[in-house]
This record gives sequence, structure tokens and C-alpha cells, in this order.
Amino acid sequence: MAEQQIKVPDIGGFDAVEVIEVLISPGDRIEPEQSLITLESDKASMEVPSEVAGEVQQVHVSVGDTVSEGAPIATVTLVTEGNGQPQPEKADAEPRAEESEPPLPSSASEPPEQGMARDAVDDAAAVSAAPPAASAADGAIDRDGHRAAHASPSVRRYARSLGVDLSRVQGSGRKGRIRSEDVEAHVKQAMQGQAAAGAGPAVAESGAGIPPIPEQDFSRFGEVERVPLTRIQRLSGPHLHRSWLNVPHVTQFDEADITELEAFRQSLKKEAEARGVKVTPLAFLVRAAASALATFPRFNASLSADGQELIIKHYCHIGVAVDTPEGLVVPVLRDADRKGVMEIAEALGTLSAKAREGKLAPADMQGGCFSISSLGGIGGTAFTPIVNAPEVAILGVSKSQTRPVWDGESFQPRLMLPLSLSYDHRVIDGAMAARFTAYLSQVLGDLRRLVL
Ligand code: CAO
Repeated sequence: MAEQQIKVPDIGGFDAVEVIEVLISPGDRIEPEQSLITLESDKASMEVPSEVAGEVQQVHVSVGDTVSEGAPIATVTLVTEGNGQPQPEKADAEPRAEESEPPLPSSASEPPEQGMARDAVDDAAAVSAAPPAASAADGAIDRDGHRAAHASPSVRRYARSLGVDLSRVQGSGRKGRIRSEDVEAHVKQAMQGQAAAGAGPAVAESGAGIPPIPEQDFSRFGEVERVPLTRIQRLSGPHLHRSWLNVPHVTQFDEADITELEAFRQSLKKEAEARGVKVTPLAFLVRAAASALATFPRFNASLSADGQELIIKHYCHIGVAVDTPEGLVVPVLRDADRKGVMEIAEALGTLSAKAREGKLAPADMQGGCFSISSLGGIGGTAFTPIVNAPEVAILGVSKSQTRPVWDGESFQPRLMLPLSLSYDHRVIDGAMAARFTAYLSQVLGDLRRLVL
């Protein structure tokens, strides 16, 4: 059987170029155009393809060797086909510095990747600065980063086939070069991350590419104990994370003068107690929020999954965050727009008692249009609540305080209630949010407005 020695072809005038990858071993069956070795100059890396089909008898180069045009790469026994003749050469011996790969999945308009020519030193820096593998394999691809990544064409092809963004892969080769094992490790880590976090955070983690916080052994610094998260905390954590990462949040702060509201509330106390109900400022807030949602229907909406439409709801169910020993839950008060303050207070009492006893059914926590998180019974002057997606806004309420307020002639002691409205800026703009809180402030300042 005929043997042939495959040699380094014309590599564009480069001399003494380093072999950074040997892709064949003795005994391998090779096909024309199959990559044999990868060379790297200080300007570019390139793969040398085979010209023939055959079986590798001997490999004449090793990683780290330097080669020039004409240096032997391998000796192969040519494979003959049908007519007993050695198979004709199919590939030219030009090294491939260009790849014709499919376009990146993130963009149909992007041209195929143009070659590997790049500065190796910059690449090494780019790769080492890239976040370690954490995201899935892989949501949006950073096209510039992917192109600049320090990897051979075959590794690029491999990464492409798995949908991996090379800019997120940590290279373990020389100068941070990404090897196929690094791509595999990246995929493995991403899959493990998703599995460990359950179905919940997959969307957020795959899209955002957030580098994980490295694990630390805290016992090196002092005594520690490990406490498992409660079931509610394990479930609500991914939901909060998803909302926080997916929704572009803005928080609008305002305050309402609730001096008269508080006087009215105090006057209701006896009547409420007789009915076994506790009326807190929260019941008024739920009623005022229902009225605000009717006035500003964009707040009573959700974005469609493709982000192209707004789904406006013609019902008004308001979720209320309840702090329980097991963690935060958000039971939903149905048809808040059709209930009076006393009825709302009664429903709030029932729901929060159920929540604290761990007796809420899944249906009790579904269907919310808007949420209220009140820390008014505890303290604080303002906070930035996380929108309870797919809702588009949440009202945070802090502790009311009597403060001197200028009425144009003198300072008056007024009971002021801080409001913090976080909203999804894709749906609501700042002016609308300011109108919403101004409306709430007006209604809470003068409850007669609720009947207008
Ligand atoms: N300003 C001043 N005082 C307030 C107030 C406010 N904004 N809101 C409530 N209060 C008062 C109440 O009037 C009550 O006082 P009195 O007993 O003298 O009337 C006291 O604070 C305690 O109220 P409460 O907390 O029992 O009742 P509530 O209706 O205000 O709240 C509930 C009910 C279930 C929402 C609340 O108990 C709770 O769990 N809040 C925490 C919610 C939370 O954790 N949010 C954060 C989410 S993000 O992590």
C-alpha cells in the first residue's frame, strides 16, 4: 500500500511556527480536509488539514515543536477505493485560517466567522478576564467576545455545535487558550447549575451569564453552622432572582399625608373590633391601590412572553407580602376594587393568619395583578421592593411619621406615609409612575376621592 508523508504547506511566509495542538495519533483513520495540527504564530492560529484519506502510521510533530514550510507532519498509508487507486487529493494543502461555520444562533444577520487572525496576547487577556463558566450553554452569545476568544478552529466548531459562547469559557491552555475540554467543563458546570437550582432560575441564569460567587470555607475565619433554607425560601428565592434579573426596575418615591385617614381609622377601631376585625393602614392602601389601578390600567397588566403586547387585566386582585416564620409569601386578595375597607381588612386578617399558619393553598397565591409590601408595622423610611413578575409594579410602604409640613404659612404636624413604587420600565415610564404615586397620595390624603 502506498505511503505518503504529509508536510507543512505554505503558511503565508511564517517561519518557525509553534505547534499548539496535535489532532491525530498513529492508527487514526483520516479523511481529506480533516485537521491534523494547529499552528500558532504571534499573529494567528491556523489548522493544517490533510490532503488525503488514509491511516496514520507515524506522527512527526509534538505540541511545542516549531515548524516551517516543508516540515513533515505525519506518514500515512493511503486508502484506496473501488478502482484500487489511491484516493485523489481532495483538499488543497492551504492551512485553514478561515472557517465556514453556521452563523451564531443569536443573530441571523451576522456573517460567518472570519478567520482566526488575532493578537494572541490580547486574546489571553480577554479570556482570562472573561467570567468563569457559569451560564448555561448558552443564551445570548457575546459575538465580539466569542470572536476574540483564544481557541483553535476545531474548538470553535465544537463550541458552536453546543451553542457555547467562547467569551464565557475559561481557557486552561497556554496563554489561556480554550481547549475542547474547557468547553465540555463549561457545559457541564452550566447544566449542573441549572439542575441544582431546579426549574426556577434557568431563565435568569442562562440569559444573564452572571459569574457565580466563589465558594468559600468560612470555617477558616471562625465557627460556623449550616442552616437549611425553608421550603418557602427555596421556592421564593429563584422567583425573586428571576424577577430581579428580568425586569428593568425603577423605584419612584413619594409620600402621602394620612393625618385625616389615621383619625378616621382610629374612629373605626371600636366598630371594627366589634366585628372581630383589625383595621390597619394597609386596608386603606389596598383600596386606594385598586382605585389607582382602575385609573392607570397600564399598571394592571403583564407583558406577553414575546414582549410584543401588553395584556391588560379587567379584574383587580392584589397580592400582599406577608412575613412568616418560614419566609415571605404573597397571598392574593381577590376583587379588591369591589370591596370596602372593612371587608378588605377582614380578608387581610384571614389571609395573613393562614399564611403564618402555613395553610395557604396554591390558589390563594395565584392571579395577582399588583402587589403591596408593607413594612410600616416595623419601620424604615423607604425601600426598593422587587416587582413580582409577571406583574409590572409593586408598592412598598414604610412607617408613617409625624413631621412638620409647611402649609404656606406655617409648619403643621402631619402624619406622613412613605411610598416606594417599583415598576417595570419596559411597560411604565417615569412620568406615569410619578402620576400613579401622586394619585395614591391624593386619595390617601382625602379618602372622599375614592367615591369620585
Ligand atoms: N405606618 C405606621 N404604622 C403602621 C403602618 C404604617 N405604614 N402599617 C401598619 N402600622 C401599624 C399598625 O397599625 C399596627 O399598629 P396598631 O396595632 O397600633 O394598630 C402595627 O403597625 C402592626 O401592624 P401589622 O403589621 O400587624 O399589620 P399590617 O396590616 O400593617 O400588615 C402584614 C400586615 C401581614 C402585611 C404584615 O404583618 C407583614 O407581614 N408585613 C411584612 C411584609 C414584608 O415582609 N414585606 C417585605 C417584602 S420584601 O422582603
